[in-house]
Amino acid sequence: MNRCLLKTIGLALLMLLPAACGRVDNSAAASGLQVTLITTEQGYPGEALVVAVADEAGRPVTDMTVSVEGNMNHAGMVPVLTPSVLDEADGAKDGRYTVPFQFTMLGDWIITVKLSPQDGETLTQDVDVSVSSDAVKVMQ
Ligand SMILES: [Cu+2]
Repeated sequence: MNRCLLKTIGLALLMLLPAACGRVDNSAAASGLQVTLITTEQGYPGEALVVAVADEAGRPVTDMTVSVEGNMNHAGMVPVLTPSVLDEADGAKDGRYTVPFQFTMLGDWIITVKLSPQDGETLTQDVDVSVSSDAVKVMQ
């Protein structure tokens, strides 16, 4: 088999994996990283969003800075921007980045997670969420 075919098969397996595992997972690969927005029980307006970052093998990635931009799925709203946070800012260097964030309206949002390695380009990943008074839910 040639290389290209192997790559194609590998990609196909990766896409099948989440379904095969049968678990709810909003992580997606951004340049070989697994980026997962962890929602809490807390609904609108909330205080923070937690972003978990892991490498391909699932090991926590702790040396990024992470910020978030929130936009609603309709026009005419001011984006919510956050400062960049370090992993250890929440007291634990564990690959989970706690980014202070408050929603400014109920409804559907697009959360753009921005990951900056110490050297290298910033990576972004969009996660769709639905915000109600008692929960923030990731849309699959
Ligand atoms: Cu709005």
